[in-house]
Amino acid sequence: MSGRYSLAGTNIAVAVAAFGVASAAGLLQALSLADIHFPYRSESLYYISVTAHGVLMALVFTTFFIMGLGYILVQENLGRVAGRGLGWLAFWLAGFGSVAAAITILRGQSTVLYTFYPPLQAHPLFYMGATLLVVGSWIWGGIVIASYRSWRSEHPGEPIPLPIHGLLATIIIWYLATVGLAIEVLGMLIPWSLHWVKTIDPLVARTYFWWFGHPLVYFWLLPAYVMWYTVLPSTAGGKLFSDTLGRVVFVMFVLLSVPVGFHHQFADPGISVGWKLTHTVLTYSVVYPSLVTAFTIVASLEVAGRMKGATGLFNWIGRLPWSDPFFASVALAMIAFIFGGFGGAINAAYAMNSMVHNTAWIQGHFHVTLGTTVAMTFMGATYWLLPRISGRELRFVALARVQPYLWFAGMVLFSTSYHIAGLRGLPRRVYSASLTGDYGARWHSLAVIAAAGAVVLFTSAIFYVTIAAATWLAGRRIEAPAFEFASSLRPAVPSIWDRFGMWTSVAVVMILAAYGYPLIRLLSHHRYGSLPYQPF
Ligand code: HAS
Ligand code: CU
Repeated sequence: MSGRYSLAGTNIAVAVAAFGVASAAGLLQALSLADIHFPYRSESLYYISVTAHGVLMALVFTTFFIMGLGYILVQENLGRVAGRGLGWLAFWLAGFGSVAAAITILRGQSTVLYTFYPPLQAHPLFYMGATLLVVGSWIWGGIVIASYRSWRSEHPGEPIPLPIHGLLATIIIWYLATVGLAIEVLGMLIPWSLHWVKTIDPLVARTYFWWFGHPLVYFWLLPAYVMWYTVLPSTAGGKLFSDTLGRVVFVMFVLLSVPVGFHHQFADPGISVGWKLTHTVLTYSVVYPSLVTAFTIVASLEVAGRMKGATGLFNWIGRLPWSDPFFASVALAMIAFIFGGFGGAINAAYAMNSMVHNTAWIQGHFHVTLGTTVAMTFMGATYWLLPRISGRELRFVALARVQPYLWFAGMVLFSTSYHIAGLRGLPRRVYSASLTGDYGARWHSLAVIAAAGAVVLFTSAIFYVTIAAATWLAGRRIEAPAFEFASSLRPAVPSIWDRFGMWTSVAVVMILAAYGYPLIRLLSHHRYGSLPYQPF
């Protein structure tokens, strides 16, 4: 790996490793839920595994991948990474924190699931490790912003390159979101886990958590959108349909990602129904930029098909490069998002949420969104960027061609079954679906189909990790292909959509409006705390 990319590459290597370990945990859980016996199957192993899987996939894999990708985008679009040394500090902090947290999970001392709701209590090193991971990502964000500033001083008046526009939006959302997390973890969870205070207030903690937890999903999604807007069109052989729409979308996410967290707390008491409705309306607003994305990217793909000579209504679809691993991953990721978005809109409806909340439907939902839309985009992006940063040819290209389809097929089995099982009342995060009586029978067969899906997913995951590792270590040396970003049908012009300072101020006001009053009210009541609880 050339020196210029070693920081990015090392971050991505950690992401791939975390993904591999987490995939194995995922398989264990699906087998367990379907009552398929394997050595050491037990309740405690199940919950350790759910925690490890959630933390490693949702927090470690994503964050390291996004950091690695961010360095590449900055290098390629701005021609610099300001403060590379600090980037290594960020890497070691985040890496050390992740390992510390993972050890306490695997030792069974932090069986708190990736949402770490109190009064479930983890080992203090779990919270401190998670904090270090976030501190590392803050430093990374600072490096990206510093690189942008340095570029800006040499290029006054130019529009921000679109990949950097999306990346800056991601980082702003991340800073705004992690304020909530920092208050919860530093102000509540760490002092409580160190026994400096005896009790904790679960409702207040959950409220801070979801201030962070919903924008977290856009911290994952926006880097995927950056790939869709700025790489996919050129891989498909076409052009981006509209650069301006891309900018509008990223700005809308800055404005609307955070003030929606109550859609995770519809069932929580103590938050008035009017505030829940406000967050619902804002949730439906944040669906809009994804609908615009659906339009813009599909239009770009149509442009690509037509540039290759398609003239019919739909035959442009067949002209797209379906055997290119990057293209196939992203296109399937998009198709999955039709269902992920539809499910999200159901979740966000106050009344329908009560049908699906805390059921297996939710794990169905986030495996099509995070587990497919985002994960497949990142896997495809790995195939795209590895040869470019390592100067090595992709190994096992045939495997890389089938891997995305395998993932998609596995997820169809897995996620569809859990969606249906959820509607039949199967709770989420249970060790076994064949609980007593009639209900067990209604759930068991679906859990078995999901387990079959998990086997397919695990196979696909092994392919992905093998291809990445083999390319890195033993790929044939080639001249590294250039990074190419899509040009748009009409070139970008300087516009109000590049004024992130202003948009961030508006976002801050919206967050204060959406969370200020409900939090003040919650905190002004007499609060009864809860003692810690450790199930195993
Ligand atoms: Fe969600 C719960 C609502 C998006 C992740 N969500 C979760 C949880 C996770 C998660 C992890 O309102 C569980 C949290 C927990 O552990 O408790 N979600 C939404 C809404 C959206 C949404 C409204 N979620 C995501 C994304 C995620 C994610 C993205 C991860 C990356 N979600 C909820 C709610 C809950 C929830 C409630 C709480 C439920 C409960 O009760 O606990 C929206 O952002 C979705 C907008 C998306 C669209 C789709 C646009 C489609 C596109 C593709 C077009 C492709 C085409 C085909 C046309 C409107 C862009 C292309 C054709 C070719 C030929 C290629
Ligand atoms: Cu949400």
